[in-house]
Amino acid sequence: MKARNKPCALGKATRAIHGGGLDNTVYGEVSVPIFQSSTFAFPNAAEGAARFAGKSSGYIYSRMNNPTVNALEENLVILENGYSAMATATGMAAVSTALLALLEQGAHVVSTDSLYGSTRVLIENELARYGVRSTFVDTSNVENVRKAIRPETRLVFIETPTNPTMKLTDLRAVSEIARGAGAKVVVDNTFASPYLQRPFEHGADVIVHSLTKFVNGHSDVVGGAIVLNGPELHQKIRKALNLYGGTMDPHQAWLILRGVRTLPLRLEKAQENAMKLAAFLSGHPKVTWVRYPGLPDHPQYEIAKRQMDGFGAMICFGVKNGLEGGVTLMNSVELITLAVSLGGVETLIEHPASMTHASISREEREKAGILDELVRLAVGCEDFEDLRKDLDQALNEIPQAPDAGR
Ligand code: LCS
Repeated sequence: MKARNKPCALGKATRAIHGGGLDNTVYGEVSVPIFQSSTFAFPNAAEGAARFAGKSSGYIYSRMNNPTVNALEENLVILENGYSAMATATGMAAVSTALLALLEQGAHVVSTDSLYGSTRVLIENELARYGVRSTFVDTSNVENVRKAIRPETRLVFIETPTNPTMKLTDLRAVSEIARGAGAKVVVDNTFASPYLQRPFEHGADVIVHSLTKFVNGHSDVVGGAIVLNGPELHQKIRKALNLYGGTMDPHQAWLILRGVRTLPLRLEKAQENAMKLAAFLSGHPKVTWVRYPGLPDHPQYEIAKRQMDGFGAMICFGVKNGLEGGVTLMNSVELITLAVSLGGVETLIEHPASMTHASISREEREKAGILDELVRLAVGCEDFEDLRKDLDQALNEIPQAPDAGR
């Protein structure tokens, strides 16, 4: 199924399963082949020149385009209801390519304060070396975005839900503010995946993904994507990706295309587990607080219901005895794996302050709500009872007192 033929008439699961294919199969194969070729022969010199001039659409060289990578890109266009997609080597390649393509010296970025650590460091420190200024605010209150916008603001970067604090931002409200100021809105849709949230429907201009997570779903490959809602920015970003070179390899694309076919099944199961685990953790004596968008006490519960098709499979929570309690918990789990990353079929646990978000200063971390006591759980597809029992026995290893974690 090609994006341009059947935009979005079918259901989300059908789109995940059928989206993205070849114009013509070779032998009627059902799985898209891996076109493991770095370069593609031109039938004659005139055709080679026409392809380079953009007058003919044939393949040239795999840094620029490849049929297997293209099949995945088509799938993402269909899932996000977008115009075009570019698969990248990693999620960070998607983030850095999009930002470098859209910003110039003297430009200003407004960004969510609690977001994936490397994205924050990229915007705050790396882009600053090229004269790009940035302001990080709690975008769950859109008035903070309005106040942070300056005449030179070119871009508003939103992560929702945020990694790891699980804050949500009202994409429609932020997009209206940005549009009024002439700025583009870039949304990192990794935590929700297009199965649960489609930012273009709420006014975003660009979506970035770490496909390493839910879209691939098996903790066996890294990858990313930039998805666009219209032709306006396509040439600019495609050119940047060709020049910086962070493109995806065909074997990577094939694995991710295989993974995305089961995204609906995996996410339905994982979020069912997450909902039950969030309720279990909320009632546990060793847990001080729980943030999950599906709990009615989540500060943006109403936004979650409006903006997302489900509450996802990420939870963060605080434990008694602060960091020490969290360390005990992480060292005591048996079935659950102590590892960074998320979105795979297996449940993972990690400590953001000392792991994924350690590169951010303690002061900035605390301002953004990334407290020492915060534990992040990426819920997988195992049997709920096994996950509950494992968390329960590990939490019970945390000593009763003192209540230092609050
Ligand atoms: N965006 C978000 C929201 C992420 O969580 C990550 C990675 C990235 C972008 C970057 O993607 P990558 O280059 O790794 O494919 N998040 C990670 C995490 O929380 N633990 O390990 C990686």
